[in-house]
Amino acid sequence: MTDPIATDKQLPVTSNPVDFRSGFVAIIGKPNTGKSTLMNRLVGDKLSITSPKPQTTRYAIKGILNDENSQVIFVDTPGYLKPRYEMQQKMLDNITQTLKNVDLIMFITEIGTFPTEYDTEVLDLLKGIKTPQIAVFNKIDRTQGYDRNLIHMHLPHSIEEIIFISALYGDNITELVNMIKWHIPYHEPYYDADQLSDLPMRFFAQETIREAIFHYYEQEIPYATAVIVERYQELEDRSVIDATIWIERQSQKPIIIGKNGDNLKRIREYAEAALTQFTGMPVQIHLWIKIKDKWRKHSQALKELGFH
Ligand SMILES: Nc1nc2c(ncn2[C@@H]2O[C@H](COP(=O)(O)OP(=O)(O)OP(=O)(O)O)[C@@H](O)[C@H]2O)c(=O)[nH]1
Ligand SMILES: [Mg+2]
Repeated sequence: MTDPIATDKQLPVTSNPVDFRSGFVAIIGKPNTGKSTLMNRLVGDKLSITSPKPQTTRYAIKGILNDENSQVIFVDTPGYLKPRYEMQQKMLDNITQTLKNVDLIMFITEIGTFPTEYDTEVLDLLKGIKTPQIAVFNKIDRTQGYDRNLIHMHLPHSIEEIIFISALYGDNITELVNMIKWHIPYHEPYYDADQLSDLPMRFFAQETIREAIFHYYEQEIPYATAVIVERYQELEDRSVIDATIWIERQSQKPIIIGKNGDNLKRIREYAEAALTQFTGMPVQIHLWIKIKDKWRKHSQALKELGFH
C-alpha cells in the first residue's frame, strides 16, 4: 500500500482516443462521512444533497467528471448501516450491487474518529470484493494530527492507496482526482462530454425538497418523510413544480406544516432558491402533504419511490 499525502502523477494529455480512460467509481462509507459533499466537490456542482444528519442519501446517484483525457463516473451511495427496516435493506442491496459493477471503490471515512465499529463493518464488506480500492480520510480540516501507523493497522490489504482530504474546503482534491484516474481503465467515454448526471430534473427537485426537510426538522421527521414530484413544467419564463411530501402519521402533519404554515413555507422557499440557482431560471413550488401509513416498510410504497 502506498501512502502519499498527495500524488503529482498526472495522466498525459492526449488526443489519441485509445489513450482515453473512462470508468465508474463508487463512493462508500458509513453515514455522514462526507460522501455526497465529496462527489459534489469532484464534479463541481451540487448533484447530491448533504446534511449534518446521518443517512441523508437514499439512492445511488451518479455524477460525471469530464476532461480532455478521461471521464470518471462517480456513484455516491447511501451511508452503510446494518438495515433496520425495509427501506434500509433496499439501500444496502443497492450499495452491494454498485460495488460489484464499478472499476474502483473509494472507501471514505472521517480522520478524527477512525476506526469506528461502522468503519470496520464497511471494511469487512470490502475485503471480500475484488474491485480495486482506495481509502480517503476526510475532514482533515478538523484534526490537528493523526497516527498513520494506527490507520495502516486497521486497513485491509484490499486497499491499495490512501489519501487525506477535506471535501468541504477542497484540500488535496486535485491529487485525489489524479489518483483516481490511474485506477480506471482505458475505455471510450460512456456519456456525452457535456453530461453531468444521468438523472432527470424531477429527481433533483425531489432531492432538494428532501434536503430542505433535513435542514429544518429534527429527530424522526426527516426519516419519516419522502418526496414525490407529481409534475414538473418548464414554462418560458419559469419552472413550476407540484410535489407531495409523504409522512407516516397524522401527528406529523402539524409539525411539518408549522404555525400558520410557517414550516412548510420555509421548505418551499429553501427549495425554490436552491433550484433557481441550479437551473438558472425562476422555480415555483407547490407542496402537498399525504399520509402513507408506515411507507418505509411497504414494498409497494418503496417501489413508487424508486427503490427496486
Ligand atoms: N469539517 C468538515 N465537514 C465536512 C467535510 N465534508 C463533509 N462535511 C460535513 O459532514 C456532514 C455530512 O456530509 P454529507 O456529504 O451529507 O455526508 P454523507 O457521507 O453523504 O452522509 P449520508 O448520505 O448520510 O451517508 C455535512 O454537514 C458536511 O458539511 C469536511 O471535509 N470537513
Ligand atoms: Mg450522502
